Amino acid sequence: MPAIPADPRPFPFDPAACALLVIDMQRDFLEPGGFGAALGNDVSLLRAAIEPNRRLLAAWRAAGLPVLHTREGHRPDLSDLPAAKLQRAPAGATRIGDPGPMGRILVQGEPGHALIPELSPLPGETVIDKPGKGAFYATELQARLEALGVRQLVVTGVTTEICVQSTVREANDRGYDCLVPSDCTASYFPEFHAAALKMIAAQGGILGWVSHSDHVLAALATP
Ligand code: C5J
Repeated sequence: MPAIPADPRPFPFDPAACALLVIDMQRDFLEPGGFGAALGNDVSLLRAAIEPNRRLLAAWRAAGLPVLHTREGHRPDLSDLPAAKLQRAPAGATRIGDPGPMGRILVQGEPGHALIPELSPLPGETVIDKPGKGAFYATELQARLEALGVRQLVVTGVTTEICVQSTVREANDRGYDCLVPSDCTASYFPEFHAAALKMIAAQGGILGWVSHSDHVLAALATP
């Protein structure tokens, strides 16, 4: 098996049991006029992750390994939106469910809720809709992974310290080995991106492994 160079030690890549999990690469987070912008963020900071994800997705698909995408969002009636989540926004900000230039903010079926066109899912790829930050909470993700025989996850997407790290923490507690390629994730706060990656690999890999997509691509190319 082609181990992937990683911090704190090589990741024991098992192509027969590994899925690519792309977190929340949605217009609402990456494009002006969505949820990320409504919270006062410079959404252009997330765009650096697009090309590395595009390359990794292409290689992953070519290798015939499973790909799953997630989207954060809420039902149109907001029945799955806790009041605490709705209220936590800067004063005066456009809030979840409010109308915006890409439709209602963070609401399923609206243009802003869609995955960015650069990383559109292919027919047959799983798309998990999630109401929270972690991808396991209130979703069918674990059942899907179990059906696929997946025990390892390469986790990419945005943002590093919120939905990516929340998902890695949830996955870790469920016994999955997680590898995060640092260039395939991004944050509105570069210092949080760096700290979140450090937290994952610290203490001997307390939450998982951190690497670079070049190493994952090399492993995928190894016969
Ligand atoms: C946030 C996410 N930051 N996908 N969501 O609210 O990281």
